[in-house]
Amino acid sequence: MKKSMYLVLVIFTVFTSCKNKEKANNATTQEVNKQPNIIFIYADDLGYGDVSAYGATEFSTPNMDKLANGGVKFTNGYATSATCSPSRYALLTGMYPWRNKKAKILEGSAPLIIDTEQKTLPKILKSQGYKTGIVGKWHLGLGDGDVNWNGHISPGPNEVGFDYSYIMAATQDRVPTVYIKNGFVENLDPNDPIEVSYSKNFEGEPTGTKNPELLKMIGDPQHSNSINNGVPRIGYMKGGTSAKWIDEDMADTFLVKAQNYIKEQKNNPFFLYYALQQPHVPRTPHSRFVGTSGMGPRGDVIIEADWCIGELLKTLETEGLLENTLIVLSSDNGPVLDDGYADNAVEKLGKHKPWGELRGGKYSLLEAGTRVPFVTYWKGTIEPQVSNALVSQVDLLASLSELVDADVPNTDSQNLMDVFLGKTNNGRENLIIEATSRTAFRQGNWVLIPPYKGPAVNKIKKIETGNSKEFQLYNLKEDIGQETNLAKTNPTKLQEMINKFEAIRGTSYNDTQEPVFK
Ligand code: NG6
Ligand code: CA
Repeated sequence: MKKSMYLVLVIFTVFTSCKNKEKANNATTQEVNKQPNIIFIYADDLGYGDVSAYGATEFSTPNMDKLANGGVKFTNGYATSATCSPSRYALLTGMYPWRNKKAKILEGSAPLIIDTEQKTLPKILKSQGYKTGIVGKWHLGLGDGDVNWNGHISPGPNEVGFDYSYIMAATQDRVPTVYIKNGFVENLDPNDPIEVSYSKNFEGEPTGTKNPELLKMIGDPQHSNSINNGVPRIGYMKGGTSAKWIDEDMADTFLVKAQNYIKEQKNNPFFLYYALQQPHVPRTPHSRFVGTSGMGPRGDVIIEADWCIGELLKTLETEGLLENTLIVLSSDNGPVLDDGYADNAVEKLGKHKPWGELRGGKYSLLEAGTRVPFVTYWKGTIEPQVSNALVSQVDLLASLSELVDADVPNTDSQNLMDVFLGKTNNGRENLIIEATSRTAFRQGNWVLIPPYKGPAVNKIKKIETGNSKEFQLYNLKEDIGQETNLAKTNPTKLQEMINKFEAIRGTSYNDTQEPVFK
């Protein structure tokens, strides 16, 4: 090529890439592609400080970092609750979980807590031509109270908006320990039917308590019922031997299903809810990841989850979908170390701080219970940045409705699509957070925690609960670690916060009983 030609080409390339950049920087909700694929990656119990882009220094999470550093990294992004089922309920319905008394940590045999008539995020997307799929943890209940695990398990994800579902019913530590595909237990032998009970064991079936010789992992008394794959669980299960999962293969199983879904749906817009099981207990990394974090199973499964995210990104890249896909990454609640199994999470933690500089953790009304990693990534459309806007997972329903040009339903969900696209910093003005049936209120940089009965520290989990006989008032701008209670020194602010909180929440929060730590 002649030198002059080469120069022209270089100038042209620089010019067009600047132009593209300009376009990316200026994209508003009106201008962006209205039908991108949407993938929501939801980790289970991943703490604010568990991602290197969010400050973890003792191991690295390169794939989560790629999203966080290449998209909007929210530093004030919240799950609605400090536990799983309520957070997932809000994500899919756009409603605060404290509005629904059933939105609590559910047993594996609990009925579905979403009304099948209710508007949901997948239903809205479906109405705009999307295909909708869920792969991974469900934990929103199945059936109507008396599930026949051997027939069609319904209602469930397919009845609240998902065309495709490949799920575990509840948590990795709860029975039934089987995968359910579109309402049917996978690999079930009809001659070995499944029975599930959360009240009593089935005659002759081993349990963690009675048969420690069968265990490869020790559970506390609540996690010492039926055994699958050498791991004792919560709840009792009989039968279904050929259908039972192998915990160490779960990450690969879900990943392959998620990748296949992407490949199958690539010719039409799709929504994929990829609900990872890590780093919830029991932490069971595949042998490829054992020892990779130097922190025992809890760290190893975070590395495993990060790898899964990397593989998913590779699939999007190979299929040519990365620039046409909005990815949201977050966690359903904050971190916990000892959550029922002896897996050395406490002993091997070293200098790692799963909660980062925040106070509390899973189950807590303090910040680390609900403030979680929260990232939006859309290659070529979202400009990399850090945002301190106040956003909650409950807002995805209204925001994504706006993105795909659907009517924005009247819920607790706020349309913050331009915030999620990194176009503005105007997030929510306030937010109610929830933890084990208690609620607290954030307004601007202030947070109010009303008095609640119960212990200030959960001794087993070693997590501060947020309970106090007194009102607590913190200024997060100056005191992110919630060390100084300003309730007494700033009575004006306290009263203002109480008034605003009660205007939204009502006064019945006072009746909340001592929180139950299950
Ligand atoms: C608790 C379990 C805990 C975990 C949690 C749900 C006991 C003692 N503890 O009840 O191990 O399963 O429920 O976690 O049973 S979540 O992330 O799904 O909310
Ligand atoms: Ca969780």
